[in-house]
Amino acid sequence: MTRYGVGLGSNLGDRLENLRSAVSEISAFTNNLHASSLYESAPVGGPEQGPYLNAVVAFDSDLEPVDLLHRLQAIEASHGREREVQWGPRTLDLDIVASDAGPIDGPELIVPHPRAAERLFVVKPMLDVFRDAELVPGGSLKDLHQEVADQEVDLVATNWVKDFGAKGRVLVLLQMVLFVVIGILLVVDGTVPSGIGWVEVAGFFATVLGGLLAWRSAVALGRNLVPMPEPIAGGSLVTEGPFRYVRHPIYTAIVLGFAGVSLLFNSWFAALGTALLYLLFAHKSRYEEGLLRIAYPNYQAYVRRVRFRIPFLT
Ligand code: PH2
Ligand code: MG
Ligand code: MG
Repeated sequence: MTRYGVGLGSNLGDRLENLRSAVSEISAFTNNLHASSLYESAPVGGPEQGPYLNAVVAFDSDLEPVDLLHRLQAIEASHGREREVQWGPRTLDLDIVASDAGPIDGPELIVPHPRAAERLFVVKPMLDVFRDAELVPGGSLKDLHQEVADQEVDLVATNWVKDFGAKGRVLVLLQMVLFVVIGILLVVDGTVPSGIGWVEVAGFFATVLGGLLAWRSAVALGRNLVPMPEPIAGGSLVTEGPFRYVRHPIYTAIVLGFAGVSLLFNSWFAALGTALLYLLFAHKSRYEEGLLRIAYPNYQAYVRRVRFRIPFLT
């Protein structure tokens, strides 16, 4: 039985789905498979192309290295992998990075992978699942990591192999419940303003501002506007309108609007509900960004450009 480390990469098509299905196909003929976290990085070498999602899986197998290579090549082919340009964009790349059975230097296969040690997008996920692998003779993975630690590789997700499950639906349900609860509190606890003081003026402006911001954001989102944190299939990253200045402007808008109405109708209970909604949005937006990073290759660049998430949080 040999323990293998296999690197996975994709920068074409549905990148996450390509890697997920590859993991599931590999796990079908191997034992004790562990998948690393999921990382994103700019392409290294080759022509101009989109960023890669990368990961490593470690597993046990009785297959000879060359037989394993052929199995992996068959999986690449079934994912529409075309070999035209060296280091060109690909739907799926599966490389045998390391094994615990000693080096191989054959015509078809070289193990450890000759360039793995120079690439943080391999070394980092290897550290997750195959810490004692030798990528260079006598060298530890931790020392190699020190040498390449200045390369830019973003952690995208730790749990990415399984479906994201019910979390998104639970968050949306909680959000709807809070909307209704705040509404009820406004009716039960609120009072129609009897005069115009600073509280009413502030409340009025916050409400109008929230409404305007929600409207402008919804227009910018277009068909990408959905309550679920998961991006829609075939959706696109929106960076226009209010999204130029703040990430998740709709969450800001809704909180601002509810805070304004709570002030206007003088309800401390509704204001408390709004504070809870704010905390929920802080959590939901963080979760959502993990999914957006996977779905949209340029999301990380957008985050670097628009650093402001929800006011007062980041
Ligand atoms: N694979 C290549 C070439 N360049 N760059 C990144 N970031 N990730 C890869 O997996 C990758 C690459 C050839 O296999
Ligand atoms: Mg490769
Ligand atoms: Mg390859």
